[in-house]
Amino acid sequence: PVPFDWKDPLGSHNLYSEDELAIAETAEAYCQERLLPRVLEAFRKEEYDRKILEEMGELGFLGATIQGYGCAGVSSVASGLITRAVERVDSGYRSGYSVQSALAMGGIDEFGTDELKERLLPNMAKGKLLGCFGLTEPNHGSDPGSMETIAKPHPSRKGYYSLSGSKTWITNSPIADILVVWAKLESTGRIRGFVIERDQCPPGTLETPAIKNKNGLRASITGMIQLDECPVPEANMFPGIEGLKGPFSCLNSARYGIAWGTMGALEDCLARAREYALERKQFKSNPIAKYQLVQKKLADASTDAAYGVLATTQVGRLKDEGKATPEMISMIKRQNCDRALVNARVLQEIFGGNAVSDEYGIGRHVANLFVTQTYEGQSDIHSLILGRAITGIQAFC
Ligand code: TGC
Ligand code: FAD
Repeated sequence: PVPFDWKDPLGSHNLYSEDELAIAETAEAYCQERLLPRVLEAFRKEEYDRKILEEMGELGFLGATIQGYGCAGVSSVASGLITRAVERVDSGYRSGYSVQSALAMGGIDEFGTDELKERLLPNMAKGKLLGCFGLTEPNHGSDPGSMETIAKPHPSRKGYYSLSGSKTWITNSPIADILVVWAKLESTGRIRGFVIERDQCPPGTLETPAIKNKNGLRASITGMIQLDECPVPEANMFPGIEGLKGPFSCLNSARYGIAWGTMGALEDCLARAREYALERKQFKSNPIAKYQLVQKKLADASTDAAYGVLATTQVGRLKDEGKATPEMISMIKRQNCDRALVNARVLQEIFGGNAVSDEYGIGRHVANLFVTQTYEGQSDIHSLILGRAITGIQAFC
């Protein structure tokens, strides 16, 4: 009989091709050897090193599912395995990676003109140009359809739009060269996507201040996008897409990625808690791993991680066959983020007082996983998306 492997309890590796396993191995090696040694200081100092995206670019991780433009063109499952490896180290590193790959590059690849794709994607794939994705506004988070950012013909520059408004909580915005921003066209009231190139913006029309003193995702950089009559060439507006379908199509890929990533974070919490429980002794020199209450915590976390990986693999395969629905993605995004957060909080108890020391890593994952449950559609919003699909009744307002 095949022995039980606590690292892969349901044998998910049997579902991956040799290429996918090789990609996963490369990603895990890079993340453990190059990212893990940096994360404690990065989280403490709230610093994000933009070289990370360049390193990922050299390995072919950025926009990995995109065909052409110097991208690897791998399967959705392979890109999920990369995402899981990155978030095994830290959700903030996965955020920087997801925004570049799924939201900025993915948006340009899906909706941009050939000129934009050919000019921007190869350098984005190398991590030489960094991207961000501006949808959320100070007054409109869960309900982006009510956004106030406006685009209208530029009063003095022919062939340009003028964009004004504020986006907030935008991953990578302070360091982004390429800003994919969603705004309402004043003439129609319909949402359109714009690619803003920082080096083309006159002084004072684009500001991207960082949001400091976060208590989670501190190894990622987050900021605002403030637009004051910012001129954007008409050719930089996505031509064939209007309404929320544009940003939500990009979010389908990013939400899928988060479902993978959070399983990496949960697996890391489990590995750390298991090791601690085997070493820590209390009551007659017994390792605390001997106690049934501790074992149940490990069993619960292991089960949720294994189920989450299988469900996400299934949706990845359907995605590549064009059979994945947005509701499937809501289901795995909600479930994996929620279970990762609940289990990480319980596993944290195994560390006793040491859980409070950042050296043990568990508190960092717990703080990060709260954010993953909140962005790209807070879990309750995904409950309502699923509830609408199940009942046919929408409960948002
Ligand atoms: P609703 O009526 O549901 O839909 C409006 C239009 O959009 C289409 N649509 C989708 N299309 C493709 N994929 C999806 N998942 C789609 N969901 C909706 C829909 O078919 C419709 O099209 P059309 O042609 O009829 O106009 O719109 P609503 O305003 O009622 O939406 C409500 C709700 C709650 C579903 C939606 O607003 C929502 O999902 N809110 C959550 C907001 C959100 O996810 N924000 C994410 C911001 S980006 C981010 O957080 C990045 S963090 C990245 C990181 O650091 O890793
Ligand atoms: P709100 O919409 O104000 O929601 C607050 C609470 O009310 C939530 O619990 C929500 O579920 C609940 N609620 C709202 N409406 C309903 C309802 N109808 N029924 C029941 N409950 C409801 N956005 C981007 O565009 N790009 C990014 O790169 C990006 N990166 C982010 C990085 C970080 C670190 C963070 C924290 C956020 C980021 N976001 C980004 C924003 C994120 O997507 C939003 O925070 C999220 O969508 C929730 O919006 P909100 O914060 O305005 O909360």
